[in-house]
Amino acid sequence: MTDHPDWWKRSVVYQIYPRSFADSNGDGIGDLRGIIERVDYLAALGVDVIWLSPVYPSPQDDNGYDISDYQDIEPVFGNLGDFDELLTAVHDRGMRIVMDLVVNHTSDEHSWFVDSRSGPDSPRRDWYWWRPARAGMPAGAPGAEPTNWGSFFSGPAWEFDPSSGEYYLHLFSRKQPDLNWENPDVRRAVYEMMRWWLDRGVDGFRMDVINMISKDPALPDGAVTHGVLGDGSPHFQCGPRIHEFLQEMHAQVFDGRPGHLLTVGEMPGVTVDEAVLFTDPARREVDMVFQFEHVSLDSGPAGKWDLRPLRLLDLKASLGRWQAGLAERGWNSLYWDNHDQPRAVSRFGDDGRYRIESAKLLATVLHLHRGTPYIYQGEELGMTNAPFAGPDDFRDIESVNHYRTAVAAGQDPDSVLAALRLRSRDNARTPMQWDASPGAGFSTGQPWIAVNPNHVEINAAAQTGDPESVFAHYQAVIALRHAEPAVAHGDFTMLLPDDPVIYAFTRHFEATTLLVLANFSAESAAAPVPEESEWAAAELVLGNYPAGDPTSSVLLRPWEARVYRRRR
Ligand code: TEU
Ligand code: CA
Repeated sequence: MTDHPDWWKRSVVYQIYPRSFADSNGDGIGDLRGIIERVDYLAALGVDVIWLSPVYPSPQDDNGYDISDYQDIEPVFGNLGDFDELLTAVHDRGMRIVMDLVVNHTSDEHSWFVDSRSGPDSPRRDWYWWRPARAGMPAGAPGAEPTNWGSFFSGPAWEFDPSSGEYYLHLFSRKQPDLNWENPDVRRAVYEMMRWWLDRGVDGFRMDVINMISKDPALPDGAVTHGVLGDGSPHFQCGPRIHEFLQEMHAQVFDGRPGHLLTVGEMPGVTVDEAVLFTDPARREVDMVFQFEHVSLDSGPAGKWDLRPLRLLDLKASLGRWQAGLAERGWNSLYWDNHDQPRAVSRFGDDGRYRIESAKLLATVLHLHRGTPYIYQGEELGMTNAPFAGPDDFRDIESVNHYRTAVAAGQDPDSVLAALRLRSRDNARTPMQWDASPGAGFSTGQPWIAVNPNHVEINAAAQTGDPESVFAHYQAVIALRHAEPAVAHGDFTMLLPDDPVIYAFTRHFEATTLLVLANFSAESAAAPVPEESEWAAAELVLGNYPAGDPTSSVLLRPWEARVYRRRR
């Protein structure tokens, strides 16, 4: 561990989704003791930071993103003693832990909301967004919601409360009421809670939908483009006070602490220009943001279930713009997948014949960009999407609600199911594949969501000793970032932007230039980069095929990726 202020530029983050990682007591649900047993696996992989998805007490309506107590541990996951033990085990191995901070909303079972809901005179009434029915409409009637906003999990973003006759806002599930950040008491309570975790020893926060905390208090209706509900996002994404709130949080929580903390804000809809402001170190907001552009390129205007083929040209153009836009000021985070996204190799690679090659290619391309890379559990094994047979196989509230409402609205059940298979968040949430045993080494009991049957072939036990494995390749890209300053600090230059199958770029730092070449196709393809023959004779520092004879031109095999290095 280094305390250099930019340590996270040389770091790789590993995301754990605790529910699906390792179950120590056979109840079918992953837990903290399960993670403790696997800390050496993470150390062997070589990652620097672990981001834990929420482990706080929660009714689990959205698998922990609905928090009912910010300063304790969900009993299903363990207790604070287990947490402290995990923290020590991680720190002892030179790694750090970043907590998930979910403060756009709480659970409806959080005492703050229980108070707030108790009536219009409650001292905490104003901690959430309460509004009367739309003017001229009877409270509780269909369409009488205060605004026309849709929720991310289907249906209106407002829930009617019969006892007061008012509605509360929930951008996500009705069990996730939005906190009112206009109220300074709310902000104070959140900052105090954050300091409590830092004092306990955690090393930073991944901030859930943090660009949604500032809403336009006028709450205007949104445009209706698909269906009957409006898109309120222009009024709650990167709202009027967002920079003020993040600067205040920085001053109240992070200032004066040792410079080893990492902050990353999850920001759906954030633009490059906004991201520069959020991540400019001089502005003291967050270290980096998760943007969503590259995970939206394979969706149409109706949203994530509106499937479109992904074109490599679009992917390169998008990631290339983010590289260029944050080159001078700010910093990128880099990810292919997480607990909300389909599996990387199934979406961006080839999870059939070239699964191993394409999983290694994706690691190479992502980790060689300028920014901090994130690995989602199982990605380092090349885990794939799951073969969900029918609607009953899904567990995620987003998938379950979408299936129900889309079918009720008259959509063809088979097409709804087809979209779920490709896009459901449950693809990421099947249990971590540790070994070939019936519970995949995840659990000795009945897992809360079915294990992917391909765990008999794709699992950690089969890969950890194998130098040709996807796991070994992830070890190599992580080690390269640690050893080669050009990976962390080099300039990024995109090459061949118009080539439909080759992803090529250079990284340049002091006397070193790296060239990254990747063939995103199942056919051999030439990579006609400038100074091609000189590069073919340069040092090959990383590849995903057994090294062949150097040739005068660079011809890449199916899903081949190479990293070359030259020194001046
Ligand atoms: O996700 C926010 C978010 O907008 C998406 O990633 C969301 O899951 C997706 O767009 C739905 O289509 C964060 C968390 O990562 C997610 O797990 C939570 O469900 C959500 O916030 C609410 O806390
Ligand atoms: Ca358990």
